[in-house]
Amino acid sequence: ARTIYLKDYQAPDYLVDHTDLSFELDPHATLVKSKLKIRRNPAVAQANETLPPLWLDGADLELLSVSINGELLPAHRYQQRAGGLSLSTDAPEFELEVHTRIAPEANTSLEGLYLSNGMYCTQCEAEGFRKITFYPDRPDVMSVFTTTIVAPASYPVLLSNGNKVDSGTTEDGRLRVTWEDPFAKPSYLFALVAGDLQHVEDSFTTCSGREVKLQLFTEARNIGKCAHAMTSLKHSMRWDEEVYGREYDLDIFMIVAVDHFNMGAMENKGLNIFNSACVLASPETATDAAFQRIESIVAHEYFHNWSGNRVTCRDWFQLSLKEGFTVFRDAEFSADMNSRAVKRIEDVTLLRTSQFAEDAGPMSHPVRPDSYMEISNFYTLTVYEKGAEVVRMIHTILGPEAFRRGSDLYFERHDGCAVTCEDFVAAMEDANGADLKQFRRWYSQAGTPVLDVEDTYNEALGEYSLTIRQQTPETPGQKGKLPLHIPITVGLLAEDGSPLRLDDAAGQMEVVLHLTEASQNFTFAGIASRPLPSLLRGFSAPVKLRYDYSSAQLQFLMQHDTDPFNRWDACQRLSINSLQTLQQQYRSGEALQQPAALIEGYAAVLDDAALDPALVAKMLALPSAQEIAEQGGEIDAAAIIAARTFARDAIATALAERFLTRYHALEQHKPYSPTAEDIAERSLKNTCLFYLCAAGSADALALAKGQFERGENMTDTAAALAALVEFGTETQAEGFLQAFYQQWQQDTQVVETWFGLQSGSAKFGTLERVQKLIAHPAFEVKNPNKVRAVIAGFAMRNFTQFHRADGSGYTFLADQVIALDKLNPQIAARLVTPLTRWKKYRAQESAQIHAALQKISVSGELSRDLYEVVSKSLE
Ligand code: HT7
Ligand code: ZN
Repeated sequence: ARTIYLKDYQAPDYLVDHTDLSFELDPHATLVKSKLKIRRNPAVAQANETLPPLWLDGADLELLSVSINGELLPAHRYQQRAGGLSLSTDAPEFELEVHTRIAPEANTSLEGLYLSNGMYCTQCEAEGFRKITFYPDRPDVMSVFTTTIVAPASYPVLLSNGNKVDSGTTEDGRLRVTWEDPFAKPSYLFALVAGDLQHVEDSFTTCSGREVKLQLFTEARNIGKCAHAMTSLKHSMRWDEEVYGREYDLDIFMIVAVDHFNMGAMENKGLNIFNSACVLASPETATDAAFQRIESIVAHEYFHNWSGNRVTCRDWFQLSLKEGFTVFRDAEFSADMNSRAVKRIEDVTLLRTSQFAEDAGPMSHPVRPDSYMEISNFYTLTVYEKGAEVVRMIHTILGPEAFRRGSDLYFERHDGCAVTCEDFVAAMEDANGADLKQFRRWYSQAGTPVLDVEDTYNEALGEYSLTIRQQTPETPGQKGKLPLHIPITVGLLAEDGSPLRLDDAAGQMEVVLHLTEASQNFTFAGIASRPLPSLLRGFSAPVKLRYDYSSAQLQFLMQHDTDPFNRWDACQRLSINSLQTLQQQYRSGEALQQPAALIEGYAAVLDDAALDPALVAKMLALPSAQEIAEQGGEIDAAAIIAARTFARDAIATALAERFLTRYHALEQHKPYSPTAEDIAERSLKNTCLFYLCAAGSADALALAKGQFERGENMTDTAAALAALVEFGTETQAEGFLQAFYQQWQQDTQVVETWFGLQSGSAKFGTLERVQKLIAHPAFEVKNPNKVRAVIAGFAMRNFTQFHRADGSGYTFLADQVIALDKLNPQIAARLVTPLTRWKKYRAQESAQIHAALQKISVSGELSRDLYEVVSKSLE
């Protein structure tokens, strides 16, 4: 497969001023007619030049005809090649008409135009539009689109971008609708939907007083699950006006829920398409986590209207320009709507668990990659989450007001343009006279920096000093890393736990240190006694920070730090230290010892009535096996599992009384509501229930059974079922699972939850069971949500069973990936991730995982998506 390099970027030879599309929908033979107003790009044209050929991307298309200015083009004027169409032209400006035929029914890749439960829908980002018609399918070609859809009367809802400008019936009785989108956009933002859909409607008055119609479309059976997404949309619209001064620009904003979707959602102009699981919710069917995910994804896609659509990317290497910025925007929105600390903890957990692993693996790449084979493989945690951290660091370095000045300038300067990450940073600098020269390295340098911190205290001078060293490990293709500009937010605690005033920062309680050198010293004056440092508050930079805290110091921070994120982080460090000690004991064959410091720390957290219950729940959650594995050194799956299970059971037994008291105190006797306070209470209550059941008493299982049978809301029901599956007998667990399925088998989203509960269970989700689930009538290999629930649930969220000693988990995954690649390459390439980290494991597992990868590699012709991941992993 060909590698594409950022350094080879060239501006387009031709521009498309207007795109007029017409679709005659048919599952096997949809006719697509495209009329393009094309002109030579003046930015690259030379005087008296010979016109270069026009290149149009195209994939899986049946070409019917090509005409220029109304005349059929003779065959010698164009050539169909792998990947597109090249045609010669004798004028710098002309109208091109191309007719093609496509088969949506046969499209299982879910890119381009496809069918989901009989509904037509599109997914064009990044390069799906070329599966619809021949086109310069690149984001720097922006065009005004008009779209006419013709379909049988059984598809009464026909949608596309922009405003509906015409509708009627054809002579043969089919429906016809025309949409016009006044905003020039790249082809990746094009969308079409056709189906027998219902909708809910609302409206929003913008800050300048314009009325916007809001519509959410879904199949009739789901119409009762739209309210939360609609509320989230209105909150997002208001927030973007208040926080960024961004007003919505069309008169209508539509969302459509689709069951078959490769990712969470897509921000097509005026017509967002959502994975049903990321938009539909009711208290009976969706968990708190789902409610919160919906709120954040609705916001994310809406925010793209400015950060992505009005200002878009010049090329796909700039993907983080829109994704990193928009993730930062949606994270701040969620923080404002809910608990800021909890949102930050969740994001940092994802980053540390999965993005750090990506950054240390064979697919490691910078936030702005410099090469790719298949762009779909670069919709990664690095581009999204680390990209958001990079934007957050700019926010921290400049401060909120200066950041807003920078974003205002960015939107104003580049409205209607396709730009680069460099343009974003330049706007931040120019609006504030700031210097982010060194900071730019965050965009080009891959790998997670490691900071080593040491401190000294000089009692005679009253000075406290921190020495901070940074180094970034080598990553594939990148040696000799340069020092980065790293903002490190720091506070100091006095012996009594009170925060110290820091002289340097005009009496502030915390300060941002700017680490720019490989090693740097920072001194605080006027410190009366040796303080305890609270470092990297709020996770002010995406780094690994090492400082040799004792258990007592960590417990002290857990109780006294004024930064709630760092209170949690201290607890994490204490847990990790205890789990590492237990792993060592396991490996050396010793009896495992009670993790006394951890139990003591957890007891204090449970006893602290003033702490937000959501924060308590986060503090009491042991780091996942995956997170423990990411701590460095060779991964020993058996030792991790043994240590974690032992710690969990020891905590459960030692603190059983406290868990029980807290469980009862948190029982809610009110109707379900997804507010931050209620979610917080449920999360702690269900954490208590989980530990109570882990301790194994019949009373605890009876509590879980009661909670399950009351079925007050899906959060409590699913939590109780998870505890029963994990800790009940096999027969009991089977009975509860069956009862649950009987009740919910008609509900797609709940069935996905049901699959996930089993495949992710350390006890129940064995390979044999997962194989049975794949044969279950509700499983659908062509539906990514089902694949994610069952296969990814097992391979990515069931460390215990996936890493079982005989290596059968790895072979199973390899076989699934091989089969899926024939249907949906994007999903296959994502699913293979757990096999890419083989070098990090102990010799035996490493060899088994490597063999599974090899099996895929020699299985036949792989898609470009899967080939890129597998070949880079085997290097
Ligand atoms: N911008 C959207 C990306 C997306 C996507 C990319 C590749 C394949 C399928 C896809 N569906 C959506 C989603 C977002 O970040 O908002
Ligand atoms: Zn996005």
